[in-house]
Amino acid sequence: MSAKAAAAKKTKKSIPFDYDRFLRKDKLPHIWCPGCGHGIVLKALLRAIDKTGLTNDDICMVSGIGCSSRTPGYVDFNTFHTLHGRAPSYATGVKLANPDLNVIVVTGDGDALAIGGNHFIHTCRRNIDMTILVYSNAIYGMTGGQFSPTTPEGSITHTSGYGAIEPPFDCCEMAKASGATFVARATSYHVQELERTLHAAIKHKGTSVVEIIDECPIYYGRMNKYKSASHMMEEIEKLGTVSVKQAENLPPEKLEGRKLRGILYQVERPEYCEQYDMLIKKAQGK
Ligand SMILES: Cc1ncc(C[n+]2csc(CCOP(=O)(O)OP(=O)(O)O)c2C)c(N)n1
Ligand code: SF4
Repeated sequence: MSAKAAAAKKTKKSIPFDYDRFLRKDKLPHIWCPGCGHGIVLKALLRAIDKTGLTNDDICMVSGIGCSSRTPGYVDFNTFHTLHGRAPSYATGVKLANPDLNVIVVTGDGDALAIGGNHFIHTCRRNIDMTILVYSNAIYGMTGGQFSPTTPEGSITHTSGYGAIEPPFDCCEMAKASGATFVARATSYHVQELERTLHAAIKHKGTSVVEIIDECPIYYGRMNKYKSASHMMEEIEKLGTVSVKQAENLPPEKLEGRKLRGILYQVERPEYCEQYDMLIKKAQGK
């Protein structure tokens, strides 16, 4: 036990998590608005990464465009801030070029499921080893509050002043149907669960997708009459979701309109880089 840990044990104080070692402090302050869920997700992600034992140099974080996609700018990993919707494809190139890297894609619901929809489904189909984190706040935050593929019907946004009429996507169902081998949902309200889910997703070999329901109080919140960020978290994340475990003991009427949280699907299937290596050997007659 280190002297610091021993001293903490004596005074019964827990040692605060050292976020700084993962951050580019010279890039702070960040751009996120007060109450935005993206910062909570980042902190949980850094704690989850710490538990994997990976070092800063082991990771390559790739993002597209959006408030969520600003994340790689703040972390001291190998990072790529790429084109809107194209992060999974850049990440595929990174992974193929250096399969030893642990690749994490950070994307938003607009980035991953609208402009990047095709890139998302074909990455899942290949089962290339990477973790795709979809920060799902039901809106295009960075561009000022247009509706996105996960905006619930009836929601008021800057492009649906009388209520959204399009049915939303289920990001997790889509990932599973496209071939992802690890699919999970978490929220920025249930932080310990979020941390555990992120850890499991990073450890999984193959394409892992985690939809993280978080909040944009500035656009979605204000326009839909939520009083505060915490009010949104309580209504949307606490009451609007239920864990897979709790769901087992609840009658169907209690599950209606609520999304499941936790690991929803996990299977093993050959991973793309390994298959590609085998193909090269075959072509070389080895
Ligand atoms: C090719 C292209 N089209 C459109 C945009 C404008 N744009 C920037 S961010 C964004 C939406 C991002 O929304 P989301 O992925 O949900 O992330 P959030 O900001 O909510 O975290 C859009 C449409 C762009 N930058 N590039
Ligand atoms: S606009 Fe919304 S998503 Fe973007 S930083 Fe502000 S609260 Fe977060």
